Parts: sequence; structure tokens; C-alpha cells
Amino acid sequence: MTNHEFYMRLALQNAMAMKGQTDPNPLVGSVIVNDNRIVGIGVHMKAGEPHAEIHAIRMAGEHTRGATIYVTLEPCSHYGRTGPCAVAIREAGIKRVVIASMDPNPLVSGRGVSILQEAGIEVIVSVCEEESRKMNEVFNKFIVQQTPFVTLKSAITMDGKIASFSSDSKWITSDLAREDVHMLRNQNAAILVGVNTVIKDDPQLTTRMPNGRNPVRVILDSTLRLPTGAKVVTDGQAPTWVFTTKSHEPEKRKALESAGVKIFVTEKTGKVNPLEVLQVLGKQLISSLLIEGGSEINASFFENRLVDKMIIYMAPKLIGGQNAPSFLGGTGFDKMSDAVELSDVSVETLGNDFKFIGYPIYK
Ligand code: AOF
Ligand code: ZN
Repeated sequence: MTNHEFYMRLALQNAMAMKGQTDPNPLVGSVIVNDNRIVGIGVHMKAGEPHAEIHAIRMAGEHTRGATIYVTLEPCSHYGRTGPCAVAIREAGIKRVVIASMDPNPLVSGRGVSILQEAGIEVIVSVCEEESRKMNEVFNKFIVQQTPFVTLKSAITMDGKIASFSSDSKWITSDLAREDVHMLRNQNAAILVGVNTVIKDDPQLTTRMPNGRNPVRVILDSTLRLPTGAKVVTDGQAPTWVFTTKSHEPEKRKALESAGVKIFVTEKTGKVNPLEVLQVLGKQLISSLLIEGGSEINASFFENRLVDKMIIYMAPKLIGGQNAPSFLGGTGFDKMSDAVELSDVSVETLGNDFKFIGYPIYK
């Protein structure tokens, strides 16, 4: 490992520890080194608060003169919630900037590096680039497309089922896998299910993790069948947003609204349109969405090519049954040659269960 990689890894590790608390902003870490000594460390902790570089510069004080700063993301050049870091770096007398990945934010993207180079500062890019890009997969999509990064999570048996033919689904995976799901909920800004799941299971959709942050609960409900007594309506644990169509009873809408539920009425009729949902969520600055749907909700996002990442927990169990649902319903593809492949697939074991992660490549 080179010195550059050593310090960049430290910056990456610190940034990663903030996963789930910076959105819609990226995860960014920074380390300042002067004369082979670490003089400042900074990390971005929350949108609206100082960027990683600023924390590190403040910590380093006068030791920034002639130093090298490591930053996992290109320093910014714009006035957003805070001022431009590239200017702060220049003013601090830093002589060299080592960057992991460029900022895809159209407001920055290359301008940060230009400010530094114009000031005669040496700039080195692409140190641990892959790690940095992967760490910010959510931000990288959201800042360009302005719709959330969508993760579909499901727990299945070895024959791909999410429930028995009589709809029994408690529990498919063991405790370890279920704890992992709570970490996923903590890391996503919103969680989405269909109204049928709420009617059947009355879930809370919260994070049962110490100090966990609850995602916004998003329910797709084309005709507003959501029971006013459902936990997601009454428990006050997290905001609940319901997407419906014009085919709903205004009285029901009033009842839900007075219970604190936010209702979005989509333009399209029939079923709630998944793309419209993502666009509205994007406008609400929801940068990441976890889909924990049943077969049909999952399929509607998948068939519309809207799923960015799949996390599938598989238990070594078999349930069988023509009428037992799999995690993707819908119509499905006719030919094996049309199957959607996953890239960057990884597999972990969690106790007796497997956790598959992959990224669909749509044709
Ligand atoms: C961060 N933290 O450490 C760095 C960021 O609204 P602002 O002022 O917080 O600016 C957010 C943008 O700044 C963000 O979209 C990204 O392009 C850039 N860099 N952001 O939140 C940081 N270095
Ligand atoms: Zn900045």
C-alpha cells in the first residue's frame, strides 16, 4: 500500500462510519498530513454542517501551510448550504490535494479541481477511486438523476418463495439476517411497501437498532384502503406518506390526513405509477429508497427497470407450492435470453442464511 492509499483508506473509513446520516449529501472523509504527521481529520456528518475538508482544516490550524490534504470526493466549488472547500483549501496554504473520486454534482464536477490547479496546487486524482464511488452509490445517482437510489430487499426460501401458499411468511430467515435488515432500514431515507402488506401484517417498518434512524414509510395504495388503525398511521414513530390515485374516497383521505399521514395523489390512473413515485420522492429530497414489497410491488419496480440494487437473503429452506409467491411476480419474461443479469454479485453468509447483493443490468 502506498502512503497515498494509506491516508485515503483512513479518510474512507471515517466517511463510511457516517452511512445513513448525511443524506441527501455524500459520505466524505478527509485527512491532512504535514511532514509525515497527521495534523487534521475531518468527516462530513450531516447535511447543512461543514464539509469534511473544513473540519480537517480547522483541526490542523496553522499546520495546513505546505500540507497535503486527502479527500475522498473532489472538493466543492460552489456556495450551497456551505461555502466552497476548494477556496478554503487554497486559503489554508495547502500545497497538494489527493482525491479519490470526482464529484458528479453538476454544480461542481471538475470545477473544484480547476480552482486548485489555477492556484498552483498539485492535484492527484483516482487514489482508491473504486472504493469511493461504491461508498457513494446513492449520492452518485441522486445528484444526477434526482430520483432515489432504489434497493430491493427480499427474504426467500431456496426455491425463491417469500411465503407459503397460505401466505405464511414468519419467518423465512433467522435472527442475524433480520438484524441486518434493520441496519438497511437505518441506512435508507425511505422504505416502501404496498397497502396489502400493511393490511395483512400491520408492520411498523421502523429500525429496531440501538440509536437507529427510522426511514420515512411510503405506502402505495391506489384506492386508499390503508386502515386508520394501522401501526404506520397511529404509532408516530416516523412520517408515513401514502401514494394514491384519483380513485379514492375524499372522506378517507381526510381521516388519514388528520391522523398525520401525508397523501400524494398521482397523475396517472389505475395502479400507482412507480416512476412517478420516485420522481415525487426525489423532489422531497429522499435520496435512497428500500423496497420491502410483496411480489407485485417488487415486480412493478423491477419491470419498469427502476431497481438499482438487489439484496436477497436466502434461507436454506424449501416450501414449494405452485401458488406460493416468489419475490418477483408480474408477468415475467418469456425467454431465458431476456433474463436480467446482476453485476458485481457478492455473497455473504449470515448464520445459516446467505445474503446476495447484485446490481441489475437492464437490456
Ligand atoms: C458534503 N460534504 O464533505 C463534501 C461535499 O449544500 P452543501 O453546501 O452542503 O453542498 C453539498 C455538495 O457539496 C454535495 O452535493 C457535493 O457535491 C459537495 N461536496 N458535500 O456534503 C462534503 N465535500
Ligand atoms: Zn465542500
